[in-house]
Amino acid sequence: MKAGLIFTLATVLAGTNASPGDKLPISASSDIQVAQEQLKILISHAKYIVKSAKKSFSPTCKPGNVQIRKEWSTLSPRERIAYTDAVRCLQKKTAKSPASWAPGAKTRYDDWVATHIDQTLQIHYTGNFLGWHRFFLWEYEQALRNECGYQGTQPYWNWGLSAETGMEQNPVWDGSKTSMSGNGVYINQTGLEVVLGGNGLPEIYLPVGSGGGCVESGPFVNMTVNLGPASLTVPGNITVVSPNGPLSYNPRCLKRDLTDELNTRFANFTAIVDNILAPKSVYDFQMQMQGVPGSGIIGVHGGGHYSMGGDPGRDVFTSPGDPAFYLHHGMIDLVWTAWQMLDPENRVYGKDAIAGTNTFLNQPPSANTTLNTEISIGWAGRGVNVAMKDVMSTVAGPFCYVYA
Ligand SMILES: *[C@@H]1O[C@H](CO)[C@@H](O)[C@H](O)[C@H]1NC(C)=O
Ligand SMILES: *[C@@H]1O[C@H](CO)[C@@H](O)[C@H](O)[C@H]1NC(C)=O
Ligand SMILES: *[C@@H]1O[C@H](CO)[C@@H](O)[C@H](O)[C@H]1NC(C)=O
Ligand SMILES: *[C@@H]1O[C@H](CO)[C@@H](O)[C@H](O)[C@H]1NC(C)=O
Ligand SMILES: *[C@@H]1O[C@H](CO)[C@@H](O)[C@H](O)[C@H]1NC(C)=O
Ligand SMILES: [Cu+2]
Repeated sequence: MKAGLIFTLATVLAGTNASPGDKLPISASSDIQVAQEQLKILISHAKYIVKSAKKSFSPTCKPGNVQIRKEWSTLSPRERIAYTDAVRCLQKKTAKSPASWAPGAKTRYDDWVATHIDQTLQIHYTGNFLGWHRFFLWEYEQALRNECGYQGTQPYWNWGLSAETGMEQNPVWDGSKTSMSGNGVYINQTGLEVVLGGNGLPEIYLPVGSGGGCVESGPFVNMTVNLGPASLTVPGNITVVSPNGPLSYNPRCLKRDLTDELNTRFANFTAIVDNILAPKSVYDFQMQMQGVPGSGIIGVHGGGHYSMGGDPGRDVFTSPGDPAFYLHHGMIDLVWTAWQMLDPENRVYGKDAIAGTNTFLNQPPSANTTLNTEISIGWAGRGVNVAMKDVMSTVAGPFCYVYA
């Protein structure tokens, strides 16, 4: 992408800094209902800032053709089924990943899982975390559309809603045919805890959920997880690794262990709004989101992942092997977009665009991520690589969407 276009976009976005009507909140309310309203304002503000620009954002993305990504329950039942049908279609197509590299990658869906496993230590607690996952999700959405006939956009899971009702009462997780499938079958895990950390990081103790076994209803009832685990946390301080390595073939059922306590504690409306309003630098923003190591806090990112629980939900490497991963990361991307649009001049291509290096907590030490750092998602997507500067705005580079 041309530098001129980048700066034009920054100027266009920076030129419009007020949305009509609602006043922007300045700090998160501890009243959950108030925080829910604050989040609505922040989402519509971000959408307004992006869409109110007069110029086209990229040669193919114009204010008139921006796609809208929506919260799961606002999709009609038919639209939800169209989405899960497309995911199931991807799970029936043949992988592009060579068997010599990832013998366990059997399906096109597995291409995303294999890439994430392969790159996990270069895409979390790094400078590319947000941009890499934005691109990963976009290419998944495009594959659903181009390879499986899906006409809609990538939906998202608003964690705040399920924190209020309980996960199993939320349409993402209710186990019906219009859900993303629900809880795993109940397993007695009394007295056990989920222990994170190790490898030099302090331990964090998390509660177990209300399921634990194989998913037994909804669209993914008989889904097979082919890849991983690479580092699966099992209740009782056990870490499981696939015997022949995480890219080998290791078919098993999809397990979940829905954990309301984690959803409520780490990803309620107040937590979401606070993550958008409190951090003033991108370093602080992404640290709050992922949890500062040693703080005992896992942030909205960890909160969402661990409240799904199960296998591969509790394996950072293999987590995209649960189809709900993509709804979770839709919300991650929404939160980033909402944060960026509060100060587009600095947060899209400016001083608070990127912070960090290209390795997990800079271990081993590596170069700072910059706008020129390249991103690859391997055999997932269409094999088109991009640089960080192409993934900083949802309406520039390859992208053309906003959140509603
Ligand atoms: C679960 O197991 C514990 C002992 O580990 C037992 O005390 C408890 O009754 C069991 N609960 C259920 C619902 O089976
Ligand atoms: C799931 O698999 C089981 C065992 O193969 C089969 O009996 C059941 O009909 C399948 N369910 C669906 C919804 O495909
Ligand atoms: C968990 O397991 C690790 C590795 O075996 C051990 O060092 C640690 O003390 C254990 N923690 C608890 C709480 O049991
Ligand atoms: C909501 O989330 C915040 C931040 O994680 C937490 O401090 C607070 O206790 C949570 N509220 C409830 C009701 O759990
Ligand atoms: C990398 O980023 C850090 C933090 O912003 C900065 O202090 C350091 O000078 C940068 N290193 C290089 C080589 O640019
Ligand atoms: Cu990830």
